[in-house]
Amino acid sequence: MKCRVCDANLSHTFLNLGHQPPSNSLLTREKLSQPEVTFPLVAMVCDNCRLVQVPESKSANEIFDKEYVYFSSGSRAWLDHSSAFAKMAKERFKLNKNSKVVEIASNDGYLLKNFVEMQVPCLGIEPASGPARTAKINGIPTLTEFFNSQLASKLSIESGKADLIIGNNVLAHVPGLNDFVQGMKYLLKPQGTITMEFPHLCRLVDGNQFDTIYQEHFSYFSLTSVSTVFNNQGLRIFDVEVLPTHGGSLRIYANHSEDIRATLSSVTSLLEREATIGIKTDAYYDNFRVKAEKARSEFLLFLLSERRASKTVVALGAAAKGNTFLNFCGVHPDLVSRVSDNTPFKIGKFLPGSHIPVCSEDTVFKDVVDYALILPWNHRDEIIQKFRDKAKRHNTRFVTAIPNLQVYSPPDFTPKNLSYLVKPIYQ
Ligand code: DWN
Ligand code: ZN
Repeated sequence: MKCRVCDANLSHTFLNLGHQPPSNSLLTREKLSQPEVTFPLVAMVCDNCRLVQVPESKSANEIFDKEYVYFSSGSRAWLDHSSAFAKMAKERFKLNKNSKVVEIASNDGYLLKNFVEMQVPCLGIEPASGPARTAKINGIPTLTEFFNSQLASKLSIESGKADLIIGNNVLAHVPGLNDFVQGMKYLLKPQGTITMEFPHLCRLVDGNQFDTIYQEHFSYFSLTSVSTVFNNQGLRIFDVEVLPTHGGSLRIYANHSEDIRATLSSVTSLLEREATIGIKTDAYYDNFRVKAEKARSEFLLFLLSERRASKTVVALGAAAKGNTFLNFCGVHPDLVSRVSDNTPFKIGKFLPGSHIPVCSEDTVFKDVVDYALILPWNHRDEIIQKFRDKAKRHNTRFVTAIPNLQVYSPPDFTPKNLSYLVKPIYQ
């Protein structure tokens, strides 16, 4: 396999999660009796440009198709985060009715609806027809296409370049990374700005967030590696913010290399911090598997010991990351009986690999529930807040398994470490 940025040979394994089905490919009941395709899920690190990356086993066209089930509006916290960004961006970049904002991977219009309300002309580009349809119904101008340099050139000629190009949680989903970034170079006005948000590799490593490694996340960025991608295309990152979203993300601000805006100390100091922790050394990538295996052991010991005690475990949030985790652990409905989700498309389907049934949020507590496992740990507080009254009535304890096993017991649901289960193994 070759590095998708610098074409160097890839030989350094960051984490091998075995063969897994695509994390967002939920199954209908009919498909349960048919063969299920799995792909090797192996994250490699380039010893040249330090990009952590997963091979394109399933093409982006096959992933982001009409069955793609992720709707960004499923989280209140994410909607609030997005509207705060839109207001900040309008102020900082002095956007008005003569400006043009383009969002790549605009999903169901969760963010652009703010620019429509502020009367700033905007355009969404979203390849998955489900979310794109929802956006159009909500009055957000949307192209149901993949973004690339060809589309960028066409848009530049037909409808003009952009003052602001936004891309949140998309850069990691693009196999053709160089062409994608080149497209933004084409589409950006001379004094325009690009802002992109994506999970920060350093948080993935520190927070043991190995479950965020799955087929639709082709790349995992440090500021060091993403700077190389942008610099190679004549763009420069001039500002960066560290965000709490999705377990810890970066928001980068980029412009044309020749733009007069200076590179701020936010960029230079984060690059220095990454160099200090060894982002350019092999050792930084070598011990991650041990942490992933520890989380798996803790979780399986917990499940088996509670099953032996005839306790019941359900899950909350049929997140893509949850499927990576459940399949890495080899969990099936005998250990986790069902999972709730607030995405209509997911209810009534079954998780890929584990075949755990997805139910609605108002039926997940239909009978005795001793433990409720929160799979999207990045939405932990929002989910505990939503279910705390039911959990109190049922004397249910919440559980999260990443970065390690934590239990949250009524009445106050403060987190406590459950690692006592695995002491004998790790003493
Ligand atoms: O990069 C991606 C991230 C941003 O979102 C995409 N590849 C796909 C997706 O990954 P994910 O599915 O792991 O994302 P979330 O946002 O961590 O998953 C949330 C899931 O949990 C959704 O299916 C909705 C569900 N949910 C719920 O059922 N009740 C979420 C909340 C907050 C809730 O209250
Ligand atoms: Zn490389």
